[in-house]
Amino acid sequence: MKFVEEIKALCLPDKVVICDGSVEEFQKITEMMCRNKSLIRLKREGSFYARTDPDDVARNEECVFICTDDEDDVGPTNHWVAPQEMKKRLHQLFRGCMKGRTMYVIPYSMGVIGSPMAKYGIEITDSPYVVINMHIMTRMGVAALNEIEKGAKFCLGVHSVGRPLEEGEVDVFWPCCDEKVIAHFPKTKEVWSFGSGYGGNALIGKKCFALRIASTMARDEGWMAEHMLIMGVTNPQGVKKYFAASFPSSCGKTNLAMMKSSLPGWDVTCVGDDIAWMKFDEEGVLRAINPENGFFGVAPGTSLKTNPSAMRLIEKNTIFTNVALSDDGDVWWEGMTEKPPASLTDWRGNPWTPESHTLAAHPNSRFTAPVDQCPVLDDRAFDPEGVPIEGIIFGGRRSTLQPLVVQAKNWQQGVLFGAGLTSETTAAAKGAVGQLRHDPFAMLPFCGYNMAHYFSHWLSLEKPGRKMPQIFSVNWFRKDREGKFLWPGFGENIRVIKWMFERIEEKVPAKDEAIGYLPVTLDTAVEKLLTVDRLGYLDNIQQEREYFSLFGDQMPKELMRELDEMEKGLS
Ligand code: TSX
Ligand code: MN
Repeated sequence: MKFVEEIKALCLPDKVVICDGSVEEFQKITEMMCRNKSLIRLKREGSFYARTDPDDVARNEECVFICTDDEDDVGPTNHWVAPQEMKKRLHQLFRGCMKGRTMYVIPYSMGVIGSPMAKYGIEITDSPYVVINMHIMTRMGVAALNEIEKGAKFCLGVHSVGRPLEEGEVDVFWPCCDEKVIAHFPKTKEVWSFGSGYGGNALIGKKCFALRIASTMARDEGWMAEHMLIMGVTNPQGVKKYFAASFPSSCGKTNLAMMKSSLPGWDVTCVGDDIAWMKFDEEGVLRAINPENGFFGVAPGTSLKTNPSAMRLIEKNTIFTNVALSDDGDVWWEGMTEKPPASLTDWRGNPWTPESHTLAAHPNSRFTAPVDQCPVLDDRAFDPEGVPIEGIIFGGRRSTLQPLVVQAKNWQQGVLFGAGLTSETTAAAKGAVGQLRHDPFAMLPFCGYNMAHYFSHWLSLEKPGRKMPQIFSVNWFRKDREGKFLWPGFGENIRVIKWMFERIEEKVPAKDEAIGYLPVTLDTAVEKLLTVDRLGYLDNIQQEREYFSLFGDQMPKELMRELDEMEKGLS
């Protein structure tokens, strides 16, 4: 492969390894990493622990660029740099950047290999941590390479931690670089990532390819690449419906994806917790696949109470990053148990006790675990044709205003639910807590093109002959005047899902309000959650208009009309 030679000549690694994706390869790399102390073997079977540099702990949105010929193509919510200019900068950054290191070539598939919805990628990286995470998160190795060699198109990702080693220099435990760049080239389907070894910055198959690059492909080809979980819901009669749901961060998307239903006879199964690729088939049915092969979940807050399935998922073959480590070689994080184990080392490598004024686990600490270990994995999770989506859910964290559940009256109003998605910030994010942030479709950091064009794309999906999914908005987080959550959440959310399920079946009545259809009553305890605060909503509509003005004349007129309509209905 010519481009491998070119990248080798640019980055000057000591060695090149073409990854085959085998268990032996995974073992060899983890053994090497344990020897050089960049990985610690845990007591849990097949599981490992990694600590990152304290300055390389999250995605860096300021360093994410979309490089298109026309600046208008990326819109006001993305950082733009002209492709030639970015390539020049990248060539300077990458020149000799892998000296003293091994360059791994990772062929991989997003989606079941051979599925008509699968897409291929090659990630070239100098990080063994990335290789072992890609082993879990994607279908990587020989089979994917075969597809590419047979002529399948692929997304090329070039990744470096950006810290070349001098002759004889001893490596640090987590190499990275202060200067970080994550550059996307939608036209040539390339991603170049420099300086960070963590998460979405470095595992190019996930946010960079499956969302940013794929969203531009989806726009061009008439499908959808979405930041959504996919879940199956079965009723007591054995009827199953699939939902896709989109939530901004810190709303418990992974918990919902694996939810343990509190209603007898109602069951939830998981297809995916983060990304959905969806396409209408010849029959007009929206089909969805989870392009990933693993979960890269936030650890803090995960417990037997909040997500018992995730706790079983991560019992073995899991990589833990930036959580706390116990004396006996196990892991811990805030929220896992009420009491921490007797003796802990924190994510920075320092001794930690409950009296310490710091967190034991980093708020963005993660587990990387294989999808097929999910105890509630859906039986069609690997169906190459995808699962049929009948409902789409948009949710945010709103302490006021937003009712527990609302059904959109039509597709356009549903698109407005997505476009108007907002969430209050929590301690898990940088900056002030409780601030309302716009995050349309939970795609703000992940849309690879102009968000206003993305809204238009969503509107354009409704066509005669298509079975359009019903669209819902939910809010698990409304509070009373004392600041207490009004809704128990978690397993009880099934009662809301049941309502959506039965609305799709047209079996339950609803109140017709300007903001959409609401449950007549779920039960008396939740009436407070189903009131429509007209004045509050009118104010919310003003805020939405203000936000949408950011997109100027690119904003689709239909959405603005939908907003006017809603306002009229409320006045
Ligand atoms: O994940 C959550 N979900 C979805 C679960 C299927 N969380 C955790 C969010 C942080 C990532 C929730 N938190 C949910 C929820 O539905 N609801 C809440 C708010 C809440 C928190 C605690 C209680 C009730 C509601 N009750 C007690 O602690 C006893
Ligand atoms: Mn995500």
